[in-house]
Amino acid sequence: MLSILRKARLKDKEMRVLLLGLDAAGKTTICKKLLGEPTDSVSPTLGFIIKTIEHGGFRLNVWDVGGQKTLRTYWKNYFEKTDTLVWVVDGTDGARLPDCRDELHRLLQEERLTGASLLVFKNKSDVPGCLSEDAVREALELDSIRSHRWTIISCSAVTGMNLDAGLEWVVQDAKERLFLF
Ligand SMILES: Nc1nc2c(ncn2[C@@H]2O[C@H](COP(=O)(O)OP(=O)(O)OP(=O)(O)O)[C@@H](O)[C@H]2O)c(=O)[nH]1
Ligand SMILES: [Mg+2]
Repeated sequence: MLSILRKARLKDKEMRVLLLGLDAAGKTTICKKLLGEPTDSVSPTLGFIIKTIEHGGFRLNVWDVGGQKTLRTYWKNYFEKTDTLVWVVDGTDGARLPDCRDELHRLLQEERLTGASLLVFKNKSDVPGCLSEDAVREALELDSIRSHRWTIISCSAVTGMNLDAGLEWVVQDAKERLFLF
């Protein structure tokens, strides 16, 4: 039933995208850059922000939720009806990759996220010494994921690098799912 509703919504070219990740990964900065807003004065998100981004004829309703540890218990309030989970990783924060991996894999076990696809954004790629895509892919154990369609893309919220490529994957993946299920 849920999948029928999801499909109906995709046919209307309307999608719900959930943007999650540890605090300071760059979720809000990514949103702002995509909307052409200034990115130099972003502060930590304490609740959530919803932004609508148009791409490829789709309306993406993006839920940007704060990632501080104390706020993560509220993530579950946003799972319902999610078409795509965008998991943002700070590519300069090697120390927290184990934490990042555990939080991601916990999410993937959530029943209400079944059927959602996963885009991993390795953010802050503009910073010299940023981890490689392969290093993040390995540390997050992405290759073990069988439950969700997924990909990883390196990006920078500051320069805007590959943000559109990410949206393009989200939309293409949604179109493919329309035919698959
Ligand atoms: N160099 C660089 N800095 C970035 C990039 N993206 C975000 N930042 C910086 O990282 C910090 C955190 O960014 P936010 O967008 O607030 O992170 P967030 O994931 O929304 O954090 P929470 O709301 O606390 O969950 C800010 O100082 C940003 O300027 C990036 O691509 N490159
Ligand atoms: Mg934020």
